[in-house]
Amino acid sequence: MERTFVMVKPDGVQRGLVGEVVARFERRGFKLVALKMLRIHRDLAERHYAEHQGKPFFEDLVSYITSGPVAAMVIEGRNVVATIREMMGATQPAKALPGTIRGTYGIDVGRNIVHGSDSPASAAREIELFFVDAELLDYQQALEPWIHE
Ligand code: IDP
Ligand code: MG
Repeated sequence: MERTFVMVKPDGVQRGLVGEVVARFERRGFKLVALKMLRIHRDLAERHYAEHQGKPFFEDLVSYITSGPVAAMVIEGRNVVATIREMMGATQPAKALPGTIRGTYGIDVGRNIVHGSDSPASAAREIELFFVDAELLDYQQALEPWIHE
């Protein structure tokens, strides 16, 4: 089963949107396999966003993501990486479809509430950056047969 890394960013935490974001993924039928809050420090931010090093917005991005606590999670389900990207909406909230998380709660690209891995390979890399194996819980989702046929 596929896994993805999701994070409610500092603006989402401060705005009280953690429950809202998690609830959307739970209601969709996805399984939470890890969930914790942490304060990201600069070295982790630079590693997480390594692909953006050197871009004009990189410094702003690092100060944004390190500006307060985040809620980090690992979510599992069929095609979960792509589905969660769709549920998040476009990177620029102004272009995100209404009904998506960013299209419901966001306006500026530098305050776009949520992160989700963009591919299964990114997911594996990001999960390893944020979690140790013992934090990834292996359990049976009781409703699983009612969610997957
Ligand atoms: P994603 O979060 O939708 O995957 P990426 O292109 O990977 O988007 O960018 C990572 C994060 O960097 C975005 O979510 C956003 O917070 C920030 N970002 C991206 N592009 C810009 C920009 O042009 N200006 C300011 N911040 C940006
Ligand atoms: Mg990205």
